Parts: sequence; C-alpha cells; structure tokens
Amino acid sequence: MKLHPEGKIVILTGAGVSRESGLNTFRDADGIWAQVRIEDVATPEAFARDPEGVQAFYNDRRAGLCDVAIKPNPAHLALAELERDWPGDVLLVTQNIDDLHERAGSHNLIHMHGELFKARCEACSAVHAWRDDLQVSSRCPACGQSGGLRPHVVWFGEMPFEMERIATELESCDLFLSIGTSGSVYPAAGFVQEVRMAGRGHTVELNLEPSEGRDLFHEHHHGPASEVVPAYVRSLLKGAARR
Ligand code: BV8
Repeated sequence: MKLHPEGKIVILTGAGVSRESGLNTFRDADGIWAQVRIEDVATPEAFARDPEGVQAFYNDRRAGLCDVAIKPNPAHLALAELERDWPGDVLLVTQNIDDLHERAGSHNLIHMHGELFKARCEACSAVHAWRDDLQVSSRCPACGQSGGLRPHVVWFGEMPFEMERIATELESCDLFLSIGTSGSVYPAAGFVQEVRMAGRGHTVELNLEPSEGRDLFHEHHHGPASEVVPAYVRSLLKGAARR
C-alpha cells in the first residue's frame, strides 16, 4: 500500500492497546464485563439508581490507574512517535478513559468516551481534573453543590464526544488504523465502515485477534499491540523517509 507522505492518518484505539500496560480489557475472559454488568455500573440509569455503587466502580479504576506500575507501553509510545514524525496530520481517537496516550506524548487526541481523571458536575456542567475518590457527597469546586459530581465518562445510551469532528476526519483520511478494539461498541465500531463508504482511506486492523469488524478492513496485523504497532509504525515512517 503506497501512502502519500502528506496523507492524513486517523487512529482508533480500544482497551487492547492498554492491556500490556496492566489495565484490563472489557470483553476478554478476565475482562471488566466478566466481573460487573454494564447495566449496574455504566449507564445513566445505574447512576440514578445506585450512585454509590457506580462511584465505587470508577473509584476502583481511578485508583488503579494511579498505580505507578501502570505506564505507557511500546504501542502508546509508537503512536506518539508517529504523530511527531509523520509529515501529514495524525488524529488519535481513543475509546479508552485512561491517560496513557497523553503520558506517551500524543497530543492530537480525542477521548470519545471521556476520561477517568476528570469529573463533571451535573448541576453546572463544569468539568474538573479529578484523581481522588468521587463520593455522592463530593462538592463541585465551581458551583459548590454536592450530589451531582459524576465521572466525566460516556455511559451506554449517552452520546460520545466530538462525533462531528470525528466523522469529518474519517471521511477525509488516507489511512485508518483500528488498534486493540473488539469492534463491538457503536458508534466507534462503525468508523471503519464510514471510511470505506467515503471510498478513500486504506483501513488496517492491528489487534491481538480478528475483531468483529475484521471483514471490513483491507489489511490485518494480528498480535500483541506492543509488537505489531511499533513494527507497523516503523514501516510507515520508513516509507515516508524514502520519498
Ligand atoms: C450511543 C466508557 C446513542 C465507560 C464505554 C448502534 C449505533 C449506535 C449505538 C448502538 C448501536 N447498537 C447498540 C448501541 C448502543 C451501545 C452499544 O454499542 N452497545 C453494544 C454493547 C452493542 N452504544 C452506546 O450506548 C454508545 N452511545 O450509541 O448513544 C445516542 C444517540 C443520540 C443521543 C444520545 C445517545 C456509547 C458507548 C460508550 C459506552 N462507554 N466506555 C467505561 O470505560 O467505563 S464502552 C467500553 O467499550 C469502553 O469504552 C471500551 O473501550 C469500549 C469498546 O471496548 P474495547 O475497547 O474494544 O474493549 P474490548 O474488551 O471489547 O476489546 C479489547 C480488544 O483488544 C479485543 O479485541 C482483544 O482481542 C484485544 N486485545 C487484548 N489484548 C490485546 C489486544 N489487542 C492487542 N494487544 C493486546 N495485548
């Protein structure tokens, strides 16, 4: 596949890219949804019904992400290097709510499902950086009200962030990489279809195993992200340097 060195690259990542950093995925045998039900912890209805239970679920994951052992792996680092060294635009859209892409050095980044280290006030909509536990009694630093602070995370049934910007980028990209995602959650799982319908971008899946959307990709590289992603980025950058 010949990619113009000024070509625009859009990358989608999922939980698989953070697996080798020590964070659980969702649908693997030992995944998060094997331990808790989506309906109990990741919907607005669950939060209305059991705010303490939902806060505890995210407090656990937020504390886990603060663990010094959790750090970017070679896949995160390779994607940051691609953004830095590729002559064209590189946009990274992640479904992940961890901060490993930022810590690896990625800047042009959209957290379409929100961020674990942020809290949003349902009373005044202010969004705050937040690394401690969130309680029902936690007060919003902006409006002072308690009872309305929630994780700044997109639950099932809620609209992901920056969907218009993502749609525009998908339509005009020359290369779409899907990394570490099972392709089972929409609208993210539909991005490859959007690229194919635009009729321009070359689509590549880099995943431990074939995803649900495997047949929609032109190219596949299966294996651990920390191996297949750096190898693929090296081949892209070598191709750009030759021109
Ligand atoms: C919405 C944040 C509408 C919370 C998450 C059709 C169209 C639109 C919507 C729907 C639709 N059909 C159904 C829906 C509803 C729903 C949905 O998709 N349901 C599914 C279950 C069928 N979608 C929604 O509700 C979305 N919202 O549609 O809103 C709307 C319209 C108008 C107005 C208002 C609303 C919102 C979805 C977002 C939910 N939030 N996360 C949190 O994190 O707690 S989703 C959750 O799943 C995570 O974000 C996660 O990232 C995402 C996807 O999972 P993956 O990242 O892919 O992880 P998974 O474990 O599944 O797979 C890991 C992969 O990695 C595997 O393939 C594995 O093989 C691989 N892997 C493992 N190890 C490695 C590896 N790869 C490489 N290396 C390794 N070492």
